[in-house]
Amino acid sequence: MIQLIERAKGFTERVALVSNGTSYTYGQLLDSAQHVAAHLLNGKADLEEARITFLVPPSFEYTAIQWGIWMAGGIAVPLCVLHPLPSIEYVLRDTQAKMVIAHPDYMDFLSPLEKENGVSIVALTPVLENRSAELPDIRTEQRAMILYTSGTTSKPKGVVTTHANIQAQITTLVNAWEWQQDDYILNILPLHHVHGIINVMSCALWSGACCEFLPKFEAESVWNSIKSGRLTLFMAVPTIYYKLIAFWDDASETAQEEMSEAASKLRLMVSGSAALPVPVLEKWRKITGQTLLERYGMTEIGMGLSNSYRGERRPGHIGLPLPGVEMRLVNSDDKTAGENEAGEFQIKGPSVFKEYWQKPEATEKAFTKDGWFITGDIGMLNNGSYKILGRDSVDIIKSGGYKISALEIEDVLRKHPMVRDCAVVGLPDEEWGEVVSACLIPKDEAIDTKKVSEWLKEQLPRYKIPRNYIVRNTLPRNVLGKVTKNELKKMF
Ligand code: MLC
Ligand code: AMP
Repeated sequence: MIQLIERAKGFTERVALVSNGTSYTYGQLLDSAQHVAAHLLNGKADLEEARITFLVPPSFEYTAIQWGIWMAGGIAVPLCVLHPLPSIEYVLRDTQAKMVIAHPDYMDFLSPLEKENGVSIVALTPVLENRSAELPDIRTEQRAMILYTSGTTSKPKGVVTTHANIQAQITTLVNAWEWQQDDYILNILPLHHVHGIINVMSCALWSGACCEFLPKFEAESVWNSIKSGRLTLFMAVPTIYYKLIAFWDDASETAQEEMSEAASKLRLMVSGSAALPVPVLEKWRKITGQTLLERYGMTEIGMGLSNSYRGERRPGHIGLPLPGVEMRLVNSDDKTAGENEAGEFQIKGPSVFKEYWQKPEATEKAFTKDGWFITGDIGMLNNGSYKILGRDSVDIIKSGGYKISALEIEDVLRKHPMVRDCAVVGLPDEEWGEVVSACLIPKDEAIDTKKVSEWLKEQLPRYKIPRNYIVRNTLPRNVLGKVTKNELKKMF
């Protein structure tokens, strides 16, 4: 039984989702999801963990498809609407998916895949049409979702979570942040990552609350929603708060007062997915009276630590482990780090993912022998609250809340006919957290970095494209020949 979906039967008359200006009740969501499940089963008794990919923007239809896949016993693999074809093709190949359910806007875009990979591209609308079937029993230990995350390997890995993992990821937040039926949240985040899928959409649906989708983030639309007085909750990455502040700064005094007054009425505003700069927290507090609640999470674990809903929210800190999350901080001697001593966060508990999709070695490497997940994030305990100090790898970049692998971009760049070698780093940036930056060693001196960028956009999503380039004859290397990325950062 999928608890998230079972619970919806208790709220059938309530509004679950607002999408493209239309409200949909939990009853409508359940009906549509059942139709989707019946279409997917198409006479079979159970999808038996078949991977069903879907390219659908954040909307009622997205949720109906996700729930429909789950009800039919499949694994939901949401694709990113910003990804170019090669990134989508990678996910299809890696999951061996036989089907992509596509929003009408993406049918033509996806059509080459049908010819080349033998994948069927299924139109969204017919899948939502009325159809019934007997649905299989779903075990909570069954695989439910695969989300792709960048790591210290070049290609993204599929993070597999079970229904039990997802349920644990949701319930810890529902309890800690006191979600209620009367809550109303705006989702402006992409729905191929845990922040949007779990923290925003699924927590709302678990609670009988309402989630409204904006298909894309725009500061003005978010401020308009806040001004409408509908929202009780808002959750975003630090870059979004930065952009909302910039919009507020540019507004007239009367408009500023209106925005500030409306924002002060929300019961909770949360920041996460990247470090929240203290000046952003302070400015937001100044203009809205709201102290942002910062929390820490990861695709593999859902949310791990959080500042307190009712107690102290300490700037520059991520708080304490959430209920049900076991955490330890391990120093370089493999011992528990003491107060004010740096260590690596390791996590255990029911919210921790099952495996990397068909990568047993990577999965084994990600856990200690006694079953702790090794996050790669370094932090310390400081006066009763944890803070993040950095990561153990310079090859992982966080930009706008997206995790990006420098190695993946380097591998693609090296395929450019004009590039002999390259190295990619993240440079600190107030707005984006880090900005992807590349040093190119050209085959020919007259390399045009604008053209390189245009070429890259056909291979990688826009948020992975370098924003700064330098061109050099050599890369800084240590005695072992490894590129010294901290040295390289200084060269920009
Ligand atoms: C876009 N731009 C960037 C950029 N992304 N510039 C530098 N670095 C980046 N990363 C530029 C574009 O080129 C464009 O410039 C301009 O910014 C606007 O582009 P856009 O695509 O319209 O950007 P926008 O929609 O404003 O995107 C910003 C954003 C987005 C913050 C809304 O990045 C976003 O949705 N981030 C959230 C990602 C997320 O959900 N992460 C959670 C992962 S889960 P020009 O010059 O072309 O106009 C996780 C676990 C956890 O981390 O703990 O939650
Ligand atoms: P992802 O793999 O996209 O889920 O990103 C997870 C990573 O985001 C974590 O491993 C952290 O490095 C980072 N992260 C998430 N929340 C925070 C936070 N509050 N402060 C600093 N880093 C964070």
